[in-house]
Amino acid sequence: MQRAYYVTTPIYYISGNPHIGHVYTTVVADVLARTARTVGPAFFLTGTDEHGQKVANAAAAAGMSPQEWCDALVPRWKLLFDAYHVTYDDFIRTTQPRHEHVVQRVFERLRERGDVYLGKYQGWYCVYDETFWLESKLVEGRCPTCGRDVQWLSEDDWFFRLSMYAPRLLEHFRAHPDWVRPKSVYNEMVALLEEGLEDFSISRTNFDWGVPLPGGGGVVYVWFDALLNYISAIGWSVDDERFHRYWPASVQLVGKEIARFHTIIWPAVLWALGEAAPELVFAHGWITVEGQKIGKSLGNAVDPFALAHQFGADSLRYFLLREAPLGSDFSYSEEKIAQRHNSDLGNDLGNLVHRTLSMLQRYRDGIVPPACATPLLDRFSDVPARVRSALLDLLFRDALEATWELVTALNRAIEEHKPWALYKEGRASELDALLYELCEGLRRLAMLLHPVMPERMAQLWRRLGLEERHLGGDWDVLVDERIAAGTRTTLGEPLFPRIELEPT
Ligand code: ME8
Repeated sequence: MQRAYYVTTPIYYISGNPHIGHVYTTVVADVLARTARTVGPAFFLTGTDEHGQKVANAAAAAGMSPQEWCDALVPRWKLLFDAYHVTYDDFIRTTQPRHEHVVQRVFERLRERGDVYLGKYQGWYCVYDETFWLESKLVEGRCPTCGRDVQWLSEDDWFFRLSMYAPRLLEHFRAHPDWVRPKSVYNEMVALLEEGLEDFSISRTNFDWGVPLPGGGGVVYVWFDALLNYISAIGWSVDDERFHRYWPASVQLVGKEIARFHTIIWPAVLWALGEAAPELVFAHGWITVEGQKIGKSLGNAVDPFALAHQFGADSLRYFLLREAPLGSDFSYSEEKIAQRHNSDLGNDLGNLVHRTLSMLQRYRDGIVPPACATPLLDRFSDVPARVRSALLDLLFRDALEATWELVTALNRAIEEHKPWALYKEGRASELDALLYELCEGLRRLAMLLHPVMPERMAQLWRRLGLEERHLGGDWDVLVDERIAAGTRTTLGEPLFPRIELEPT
């Protein structure tokens, strides 16, 4: 059985509208999935986290039942991901019976094994982050993550014996120094483990919007419920063959604020179930505005539909991946997006495409000249392999920089060889050779950039007269191919028209 590449995003709280932060993680996962599909089978999971007090409160404020509220909001998330050309294979909702069933099975399994026990929970709770906090972790009496007020809870809850797993977790971290990235988050998690772990409450009794505990006595705590989506979606305890085709996950992407849930609690739960920890958890940085993390209720959330409309979804995808290494925070502004769009996409790539295709129209009626040697491209023959391995290693900026080496070299070849002069001087075979190499260069660029800018690159592919079904196919095959002589190209409008921002 061939193991598939399995990539996940967090499942997003459906307590409000999605914002650009949610697009970020989901686009990163999409780029990974699209790249992995050029190598073999891949499965990409995203979805929505629909239980918990925060969602129940949002529904109540809108005068709806929680289920009505979730059903009304899910289409917005799906539309958004469609607008950004996201090709998830499955969209899980935690209110689906396929998921609830697994949550209950997990609880029963842990109870049978003695991994959970009934105890008294007394402590502080942040509804916004749906997180319990030790008194010692509060900052001036408030939630250390979001700064909001916390509430005192005192209830009889089920606890998962997390503390028991601390030594095994430390051992796992030491034996697999790259399983949590970036290093800053890895170190932070090791420090937490070294402090020792408290057992983890996994049920709630003070409200009822959640998966009912088998046998009654409350609902499953939303975080415990939510983490299980990663295995319920692929058939844990229902379809073993399917489950083992995907698990352990290749990459689990999360924002750094939820690294603790994914790198400490999650592997321990998996081990309690007899399953392996994921191969990699990557805790990426935050998109900020004026130094503050963009969030649903911080009042600075940017409407991602409007952004896709204003700049083009592919341009936004490019910006998100190019602007900062995945583990770092970066600030967002329309000026920065416009600048990247105009310089990298409009000037460098867009001009290369437009100049090549318009010269081909002018000098050769749009027909690709006879195939010939491609010495310039040969010098960059390692670029596809470098780009693919950088993409799969989540080094997106490196992958784009490597691709731009080719863009720059091709632009330089036009400046140096001056096709307009070759034409005037009647040096037909030199002109043919240059135009052929430029066309072949564009074909490779479309292939390399397709995971990042799927819609624009599909357009470029069509303009090059190539068959669309081949784009996104096996890179090893595509790299060995050449654009065929006699292919009819079309010029079309500029791929990345210049964006002028309205002065504010
Ligand atoms: O935490 N910058 O859901 P959530 C970058 N339901 N990424 C951001 C971001 C920002 N400013 N804001 C949000 C939850 N994100 C839980 C997860 S998983 C079992 C349960 C992204 O709606 C980032 O991936 O608060 C972050 O971790 C996630 O959205 C949080 O989404």
